[in-house]
Amino acid sequence: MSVSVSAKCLAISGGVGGAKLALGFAHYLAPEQLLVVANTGDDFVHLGLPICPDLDTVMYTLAGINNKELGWGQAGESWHFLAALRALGGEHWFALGDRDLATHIQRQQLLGSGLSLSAATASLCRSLGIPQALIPMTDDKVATIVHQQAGEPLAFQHYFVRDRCAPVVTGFEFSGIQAAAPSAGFMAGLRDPDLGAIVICPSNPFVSVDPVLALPGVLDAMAAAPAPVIAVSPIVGGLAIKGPAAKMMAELGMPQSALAVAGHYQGRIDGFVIDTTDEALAPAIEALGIPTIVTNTVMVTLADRIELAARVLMFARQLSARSASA
Ligand code: FO1
Repeated sequence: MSVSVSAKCLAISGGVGGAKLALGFAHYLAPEQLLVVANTGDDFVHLGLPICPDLDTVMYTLAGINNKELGWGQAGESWHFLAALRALGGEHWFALGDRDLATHIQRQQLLGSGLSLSAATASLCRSLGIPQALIPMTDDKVATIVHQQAGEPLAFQHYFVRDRCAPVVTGFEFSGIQAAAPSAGFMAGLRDPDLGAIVICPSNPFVSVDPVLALPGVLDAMAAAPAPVIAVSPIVGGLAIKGPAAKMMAELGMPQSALAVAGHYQGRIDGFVIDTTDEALAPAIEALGIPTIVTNTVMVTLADRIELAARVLMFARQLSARSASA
């Protein structure tokens, strides 16, 4: 069926790249048309606090209080708590800003009162005045483990922050994933008859997107959904805009290209979006049986974010119309 303009968009997001496109959708769509599902494989308990990096990056971005320099945490941050902690010999490898600390403490209070992560996230979003729905991929415990060439498997934040993504990766494991269920909001979103697009935002395919797709029932629900699944390449010109995706691809023996990302998603997506830099790759991606569009995917300004969101939704309508007439 062709997608009506009031169609809904379910965006799957990791950190920075995903949050940028989520903001584009938030500006382009009415609040009730957007559902953002965030990866929770990066989550961990630190100093006794429940840290949810990808949920917080999207939440702060939608609230307009994200730290654009760091790509995580809050704008205008101060670090008095961290300095005091360091002075006491506390663990300071994972930087907690003073404003950001309030989020972790309030989330701990909400979870401690018996709320699910979905409900706690909804409460925080309400307090921050965010009208869109931001949902964790699951309310259960899933932790991304990084397998490395020289040493024991690493908890994700140890790999990403403490060891600065230096270890050579050999693979990933999502502990707890088999016993985890997609969050109720996630599954309801996938089953929404008004769903017009499922968008895999330009996040790290291995540690930000794969955990979401690996949740039991998610791929089947995506395949059964009325909406096409469209992925935006996080690799442009052989490089990741931000983060270790290209380094991981090299270490996994994959070419660092948008084509290789398309191959990674093959069979799980209906369409692929690549940057104009990679236009020459379009025929090879189409040859994989993946309809592909070429547009600007490098989001520097807010206008870039909105334009990419609009282009992806147009692509979704085209794919829906194509499948309706097929
Ligand atoms: N990333 C860093 O590179 N260094 C940090 O000290 C750091 C602290 C931090 C605190 C809260 C939070 O929500 C995120 C934080 N991040 C930090 C980013 C985080 O590791 C990544 O955003 C994700 O895990 C990967 O997308």
